[in-house]
Amino acid sequence: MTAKLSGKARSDALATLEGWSEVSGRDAIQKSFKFADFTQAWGFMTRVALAAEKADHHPEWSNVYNKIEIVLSTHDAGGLSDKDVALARFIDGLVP
Ligand code: H2B
Repeated sequence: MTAKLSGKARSDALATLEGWSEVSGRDAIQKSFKFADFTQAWGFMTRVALAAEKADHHPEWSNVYNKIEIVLSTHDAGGLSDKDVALARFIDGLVP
């Protein structure tokens, strides 16, 4: 079972992320992405999906043409964990 982040460990971890904000009403983070077109957006989603499957840790997301909304939370932990922070870092590493 993955441990939920709390206290200083949680705030320190969130401080290392850029552009991610806390979701109101639940223990999760979110970020919006915009690409030139659908092909670019789908390519990004494919890279995230393959990494997520490998890590067995998956995003909640939606896509409308070139826009993607991503929410990260660890369902097994009932909130934010280091797995979400790691996935957020990986995702950020894919975009310029
Ligand atoms: N993804 C996320 N975001 N949270 C989880 O708790 C989670 C997951 N659990 N992907 C995994 C899959 C679990 O359901 C499987 C059985 O390992």
